[in-house]
Amino acid sequence: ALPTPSFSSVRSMLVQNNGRVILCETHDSTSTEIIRSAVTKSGQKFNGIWYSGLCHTTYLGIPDSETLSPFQRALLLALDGELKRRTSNRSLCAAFDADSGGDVAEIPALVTLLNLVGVGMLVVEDKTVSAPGQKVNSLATASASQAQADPNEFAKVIRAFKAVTTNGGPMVTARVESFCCRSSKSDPDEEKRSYGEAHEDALRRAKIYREAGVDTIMIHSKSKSPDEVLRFLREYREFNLDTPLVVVPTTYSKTPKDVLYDAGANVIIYANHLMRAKISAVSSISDKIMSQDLNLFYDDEDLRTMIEARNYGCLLRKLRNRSYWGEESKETKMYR
Ligand code: SPV
Ligand code: MG
Repeated sequence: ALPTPSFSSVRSMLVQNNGRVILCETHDSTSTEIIRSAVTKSGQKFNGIWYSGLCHTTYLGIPDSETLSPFQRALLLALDGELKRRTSNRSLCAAFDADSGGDVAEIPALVTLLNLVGVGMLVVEDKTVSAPGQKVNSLATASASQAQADPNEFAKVIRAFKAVTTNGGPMVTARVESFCCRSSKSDPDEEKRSYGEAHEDALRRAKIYREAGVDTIMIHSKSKSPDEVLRFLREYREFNLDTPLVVVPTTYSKTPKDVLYDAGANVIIYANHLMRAKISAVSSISDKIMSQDLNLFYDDEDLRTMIEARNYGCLLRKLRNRSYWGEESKETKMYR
């Protein structure tokens, strides 16, 4: 049976949090529940999760190239038992990476599944994918391989999504890829011109997508500097105060979130950090085992907790209390 929705809407999260929402990538139930229970000492919490295409496909062991359509990935999520396992009542919202949107004929089924899961935002990027398996990740260094869609054709995709989403359903986000698809030039003058063109193109597209009825706009970038994103946010805000704006500080992750919010961002997505943490932690531990560096896990309290925990929520709470905060936080005490 399909699970009942487990998430709050992104709309209500935006209202509750004065238009400032922060999401973190998840790729399995443990990550989702760690995000749910993550509270900093200052009391700050994630508002929700990002179902990243890159991390979902990495988890499945396939490339991030739309070999599986967005509909097929949503189906895997809907059938995944993780959605039923909650360690606390703290609400999260969820955003789904719908890649290029997939086959237009599958859009009604995709939206139906996302509704069932409780996803509050779906993000569609304005790239064309000539055949399954041909999508290129936005952060790939070879920009030439990234084909940006004709904006008016993409507006039709947005309308197809909007035609099947209701007010209570997921917000539709158009992801503007002008900066990612721009090829880098060796000549500095040409480089400047190319940047200027991408900036104008991004603003023009954002207006077209807004007119097509999109709920929110994501501006993506693979620059190490936040400058092009910040300039876009400020200039877009000059003519439109209402559209929530979404950013993904992966390459420019040294930028503090308040700098992005102050420039006009509303939703900040940390899109791949838990999968990257897992890869480095697992590599390091497995290397240590093989090199017989055996001062690992000398203290077996984590192991005892795993074995003796009566349920999944109890396990995560115990691990969190012990490993991360030293002392138990008020929040976890409440759910004990
Ligand atoms: C993802 O997380 O799959 C994204 C963001 O689409 S990026 O990888 O930066 O393209
Ligand atoms: Mg993606």
